[in-house]
Amino acid sequence: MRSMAILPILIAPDARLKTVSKPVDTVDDGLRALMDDMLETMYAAPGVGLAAIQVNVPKRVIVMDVAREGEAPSPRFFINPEIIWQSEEQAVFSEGCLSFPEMFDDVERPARIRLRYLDYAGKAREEAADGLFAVCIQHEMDHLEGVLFVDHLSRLKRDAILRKLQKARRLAANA
Ligand code: GNR
Ligand code: NI
Repeated sequence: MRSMAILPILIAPDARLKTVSKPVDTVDDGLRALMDDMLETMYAAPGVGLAAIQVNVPKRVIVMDVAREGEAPSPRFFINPEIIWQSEEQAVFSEGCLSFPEMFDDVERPARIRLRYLDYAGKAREEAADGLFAVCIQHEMDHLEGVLFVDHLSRLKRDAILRKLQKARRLAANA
């Protein structure tokens, strides 16, 4: 097997994170190599999900593993995902993002969804999601539209997070 690679993750504020990603037209070995690298990058971070645009690839591709600690790893791949149903019921979750290291805030989203996507083999699938899986897939699908979790917050909270991030970056640069 080809060796995998950990890719650099774009950190906000980076204009590339606002890109609307393009649909994939062929699920081939090149795409699978990208997904393998994304999975390794996500596990190394560590994170529970990663959208391709976070590693500067504007394709509609997501990797995810929402298995809890102590459970067997459960890597998942979503290509060209679409939400085909969402509950009226909303749920609030304290979200983070690998592109906003160590920043968290509450985001409200539909509690349950149904989605359609292509899997690692390029096969069309439909699936229901709730709990952390529903939170994460909606967070990742936002990335495909160039939308970040802070875009769901008030301007006051968004600006506070961006200021904290700039301060952390400044401290790291002067260390
Ligand atoms: O690792 C991640 N954790 C997380 C926690 C709560 C809600 C969403 C997420 S996704 C995030 C990884 C990431 O930035 N994916 O885009
Ligand atoms: Ni994110």
